[in-house]
Amino acid sequence: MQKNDKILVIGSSGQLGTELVQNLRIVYGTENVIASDVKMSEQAKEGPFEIIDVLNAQGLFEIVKRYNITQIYLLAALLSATAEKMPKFAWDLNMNGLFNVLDLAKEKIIEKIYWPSSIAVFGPNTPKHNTSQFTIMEPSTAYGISKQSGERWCEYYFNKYNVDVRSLRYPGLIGWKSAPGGGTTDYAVHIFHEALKNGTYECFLSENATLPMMYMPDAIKGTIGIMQADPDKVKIRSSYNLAGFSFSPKEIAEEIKKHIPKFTISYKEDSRQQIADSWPKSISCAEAAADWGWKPEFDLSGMTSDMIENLRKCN
Ligand code: AKB
Repeated sequence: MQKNDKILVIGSSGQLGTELVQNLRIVYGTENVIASDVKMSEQAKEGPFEIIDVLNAQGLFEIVKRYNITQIYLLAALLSATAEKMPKFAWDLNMNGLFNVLDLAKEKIIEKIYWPSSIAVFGPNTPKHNTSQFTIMEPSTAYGISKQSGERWCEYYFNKYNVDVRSLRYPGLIGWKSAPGGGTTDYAVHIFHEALKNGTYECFLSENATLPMMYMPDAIKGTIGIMQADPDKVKIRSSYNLAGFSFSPKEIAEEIKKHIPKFTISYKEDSRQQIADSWPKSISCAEAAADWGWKPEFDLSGMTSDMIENLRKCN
């Protein structure tokens, strides 16, 4: 960490942003981490906050200059389920937002970028188990197409303009501090809230829809970890596979029952099932482990205990 790091988190009020800002502030100091989103947020009470629309390049430039920003974490995006409802807006936001930030680094106005990719870069023709970093991709969702294209542009800006951009392909993220929005993996957070509140949950994916997932503390560790890694160790400049653990709705329901024995689950698939069907069931993160030392801490059982313990304390 350098003394003069000034960080801007764009899309900070979302599921990942909420927790990332808190953790970045512990590492870099509250005044050095500027949270921002398109709307005013409760985060404004906790430290510096700005309203930013990442599609407004001039507005973004002005904030970057005002705070002497050195690093941007660009989290603003439409996720898989919402992007299917408005594919062209998803393309606009997910791609042009990225270009606006990449161009700031190309012009040497900022030094470093974090941009999240996703397991959505993989598609129906991708091998489903222990999916490799380098394999058939061919995403079939609007979100996946935008993330795969974004990866290509990140690598292009690194090769062509020496832009220090770093990225991870997140699986579904599960946390108790913040709510997910618009994703296919969101059920894995909702299920805990409903289990504790009502003792039952109707799942929009089928009982055997296994997907790669990760507990939020691991996601935060990986995100800050790749950003702090020595540049020579970050050999992949498109995006790294990042694995935690995998489970199906049926398996997580069984795990929750160990803590809430009366919990019941029912299934009513909707259009998100088709998205889930197109994604891998498990991911290999061999390159992230070898290059910059990635190692997750939580498994299904550890995550479930921790989620339930913390959510019980909140209620
Ligand atoms: C989603 O479900 O869209 C996201 C993701 C896997 O990127 N959580």
